[in-house]
Amino acid sequence: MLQTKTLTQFLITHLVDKPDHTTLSLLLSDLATIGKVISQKTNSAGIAKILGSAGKTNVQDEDVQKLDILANDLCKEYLMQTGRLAALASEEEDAVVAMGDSGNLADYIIAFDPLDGSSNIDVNVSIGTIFSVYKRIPELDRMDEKQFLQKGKEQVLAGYILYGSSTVLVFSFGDGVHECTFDQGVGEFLLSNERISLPNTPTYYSVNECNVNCVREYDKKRMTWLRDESGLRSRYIGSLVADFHRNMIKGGVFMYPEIYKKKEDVYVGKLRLNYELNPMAFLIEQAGGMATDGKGNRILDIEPKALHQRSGFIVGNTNIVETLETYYTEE
Ligand code: AHM
Ligand code: MG
Repeated sequence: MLQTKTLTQFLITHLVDKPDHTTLSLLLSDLATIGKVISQKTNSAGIAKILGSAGKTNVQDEDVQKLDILANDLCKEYLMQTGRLAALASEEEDAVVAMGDSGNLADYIIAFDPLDGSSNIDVNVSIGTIFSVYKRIPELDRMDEKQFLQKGKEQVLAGYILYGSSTVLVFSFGDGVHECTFDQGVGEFLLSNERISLPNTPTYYSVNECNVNCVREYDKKRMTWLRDESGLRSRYIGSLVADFHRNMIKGGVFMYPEIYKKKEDVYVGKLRLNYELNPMAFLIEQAGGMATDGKGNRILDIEPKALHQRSGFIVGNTNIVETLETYYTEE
């Protein structure tokens, strides 16, 4: 017997409190459908021969996997026919993507990473889809990149779908973080965690320790503190969605500092502000935590300057993020 609400029932209840969220709720339902399809595709990827590299790189010079393309095309095509979105931006697309005539009058735009954790696609390790939704700025052309350069605090819906040992959809409209788990037998997402809140006592820290010699002195100190003094245990999957999800449920901190690039002689972040950091920052704050760029700036207050902008990232329990921030020194 069903002992919990379906996502649809949850959204109907949500609409009683927020009657102006009809389109947003339908959009979340569209994203859940996309999640079901990607989940099914990733589960059978080995058999369907859609694993491996697509043999090309994206705008950020990263190797693109076949499943990256499949997920990106699926998101674009499915969302376009809903008419609920004016424009779309994706990790896999150089520029803003038009959402067809049906999106002409739509009030929302979406930025997403269709399949995050590319290096884990081929090896049966958790990956995810991340999404971030804003109101369209009516004064601007819907294809104007500035539509997507709104501060993260303006997000009206953010979340991710984690394809792990089960498929979970985690989302927030700005009034708490909720989790639904896909029940294959029922064919529906069922509410599994309402109003997630970070445990007061954190358990884990997550950072790619092999970068320790390519980060600034203060980041080295942060990494040493995490390892030797924080009392936290180390866990690192290499899929932001999976690392973030574990730390939000168990308590902890995830950090991806800026890395030194010898060729250009600069320090740059790996993760992208608009469709990786902003949605995660939105969720962590809703769960009672904190997210910064590692230089004292709240992620949600940063004004993005470019679609694929990268940044350093520290996210998790407030006391740990604050402690790590004390190491920051201007250089
Ligand atoms: P992707 O969007 O190309 O998959 O890259 C982002 C991923 C994140 O999921 C993860 O946190 C990070 O890259 C891992 O990077 P690294 O392998 O350098 O530790
Ligand atoms: Mg990504």
